[in-house]
Amino acid sequence: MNKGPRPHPAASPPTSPASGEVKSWGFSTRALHVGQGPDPATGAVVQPIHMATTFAQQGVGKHKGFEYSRTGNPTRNALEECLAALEDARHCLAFASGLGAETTLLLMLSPGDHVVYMEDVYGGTFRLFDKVLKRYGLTFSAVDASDLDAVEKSVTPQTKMVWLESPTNPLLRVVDIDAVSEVAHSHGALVCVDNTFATPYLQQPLHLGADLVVHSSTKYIGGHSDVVGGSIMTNSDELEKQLRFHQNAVGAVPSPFDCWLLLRGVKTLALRVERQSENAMELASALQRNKAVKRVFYPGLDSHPNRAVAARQMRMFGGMVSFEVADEPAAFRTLERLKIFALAESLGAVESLAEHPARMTHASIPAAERERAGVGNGLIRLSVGVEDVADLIADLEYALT
Ligand code: P1T
Repeated sequence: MNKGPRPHPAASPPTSPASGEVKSWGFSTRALHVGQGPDPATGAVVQPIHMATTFAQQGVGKHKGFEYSRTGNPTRNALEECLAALEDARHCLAFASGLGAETTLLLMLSPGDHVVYMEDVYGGTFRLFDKVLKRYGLTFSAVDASDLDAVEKSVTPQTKMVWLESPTNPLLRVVDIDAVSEVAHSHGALVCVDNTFATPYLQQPLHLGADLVVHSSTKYIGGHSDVVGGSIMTNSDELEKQLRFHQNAVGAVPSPFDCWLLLRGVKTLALRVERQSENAMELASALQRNKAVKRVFYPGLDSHPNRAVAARQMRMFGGMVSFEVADEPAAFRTLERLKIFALAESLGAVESLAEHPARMTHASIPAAERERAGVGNGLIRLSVGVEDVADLIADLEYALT
């Protein structure tokens, strides 16, 4: 007998990261099982994609937890639960892009508020600060956050936030998150860490004193160059309340399909990042031996000035490597001769990418500021993938001859 349409469960079974069971799980178990199936209605082992924009209510205000998909969506909830568990955070909010997450977060501040930021940040982050948010009355100071005195000196009574990247994009500089958090907190400022380069597998800034973490989920979390996304994590219930309000009010939310792609990608995050970090370490060492290379930037090398801090706060040293050749023509020539590395912006995917920060990802930073931060015209940035490392080394060595 046809009993009519069965109500579809609003969401997967609750597997809250706060529960004792999840707390005891390792990283990869969380990546596979938190926020996700089996679906109670069908047994499907993969989270359904809930494309509905709106949800029927039994009476006005009486519903199963969902009203309208900008405000909340079951597939997005699943992703947020999973990513929260990976950062070991109480809360996560997902966004349409990394910059969507950053914008929403900074809109919690008010005109007159001041932000101190690590001078070597992603070019798009700098552009958001300098070309957009300044017009709304926020003020920003760039600082070398690996120098604690410099952080202390740049804080004013109006400083509400210290914004860090570690490792930084593109120079792989490393900031002592614990130490900077102590300075920031002593002045009543919040600390936000863009953890995109490190990934939650290698580094968990909330355990190092940070109040907020942001990710471009487009990168390692997605991992396959096929989805743009962003996320914010925090342990503070009060910050989560404000962020949730702004997520809904501003509306930079991801599509359910994008959330599903991110859930699929994140399952292999640990496997990918381990291989990428191993490959990057070998590749950085090979580049160091190459006569055409002037300097290599990689936190795992003994020559890195903050290797000890990186070793303390990261599980491995990550998949990003930058290096300098003689000048811009030499950099262009090298990039054009690569066969396995694709010449492309972005990073963190399974396939290896190479790019020229000064002309590509960081072109929005004025030349003088770029040079002050050390991003020269001979700099090449690599996102090391999971290919066989011997092939990657051969590709680079050929391109450098
Ligand atoms: O591209 P989007 O998802 O909006 O994320 C912005 C962003 C934020 N933070 C860091 C550290 C980033 O590297 C990025 C994006 N970066 C690139 C596209 C790039 O090639 O560096």
